[in-house]
Amino acid sequence: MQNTEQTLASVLDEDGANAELLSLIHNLVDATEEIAVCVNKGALAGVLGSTQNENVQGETQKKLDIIANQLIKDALLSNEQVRALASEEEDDVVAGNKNGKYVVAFDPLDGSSNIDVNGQIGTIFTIYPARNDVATNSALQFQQRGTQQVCAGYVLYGASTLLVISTGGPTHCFTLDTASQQFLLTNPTLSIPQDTQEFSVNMANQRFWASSFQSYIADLIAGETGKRNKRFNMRWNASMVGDMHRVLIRGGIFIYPSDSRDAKQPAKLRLLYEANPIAMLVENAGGKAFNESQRILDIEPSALHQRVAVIMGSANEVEACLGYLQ
Ligand code: AHM
Ligand code: MG
Repeated sequence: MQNTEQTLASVLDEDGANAELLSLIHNLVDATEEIAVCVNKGALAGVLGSTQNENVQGETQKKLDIIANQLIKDALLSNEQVRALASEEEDDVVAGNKNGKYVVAFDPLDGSSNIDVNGQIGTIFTIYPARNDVATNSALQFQQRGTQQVCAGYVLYGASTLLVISTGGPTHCFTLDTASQQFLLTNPTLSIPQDTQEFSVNMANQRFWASSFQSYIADLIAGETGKRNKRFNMRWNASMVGDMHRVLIRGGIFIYPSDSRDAKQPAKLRLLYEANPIAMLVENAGGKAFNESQRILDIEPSALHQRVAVIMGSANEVEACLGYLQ
């Protein structure tokens, strides 16, 4: 373990985060520590299982989705720097303080299908400067390119609870010390290897993919007998946070391509609170993050819960994949 003395505040302070941004990040991270306690207690706290509700995406909400959403919402709305917030579990933008400097979007519990099986789940968040040219509660507050993010991060509730965060500088990893209830720096600079022999994709969707994408995956599966002349292994957690954490630690390519299952919804992952924050963490760790035609962080958003295809991870492998799609 490295630099165990270094707390979140001292590291982000060194990265140049201002006091208002730091206070906001603190409130947000405090909420994730409460979520970690609920996740850890699981059935003992009565937090497993589903509710009768559906969110705006038409997905049945789990009890923990709602608990996590409320904890983060309450924490953010208590901070005067929060002008507005958006969540996977909220249909519309929620207004905060009209003088707040920032807007915050989050996926309170990513990988919800893993909740009841004690699998990896996470919280993803992103912070943008608030816009003064639109109303406090306007969805346009969030129609900013990913390059405008001033902070992106996730908390992974796994064997340990980890916080991976960047405020524009390096992507850092902290581990929750449950004795002191503090996140302590355990990897100051995540660095994604440029090459990999691991891919992450839901193979059950293969028949719905574009033929160019099917060819790419077929060549990975062919290993040393195919065009790539290289053996690959596959991993799929069904939790973007879990899968991307592995990629940030030891490399890999994570892909959720567009597919032909539903014409109205050609992709699955959400741009605002899934793809953009993870793309920022990936780029700041030396990796690449694209949809099928452009850099994710350059996409001009058009809707709050907009979905996007994602191809991210080890730089050379992302390039290899994009080469098949041209
Ligand atoms: P969620 O935010 O509702 O949990 O959905 C997003 C998740 C990602 O974490 C994961 O990569 C993907 O959906 C899993 O999809 P699939 O159900 O195809 O395995
Ligand atoms: Mg999600």
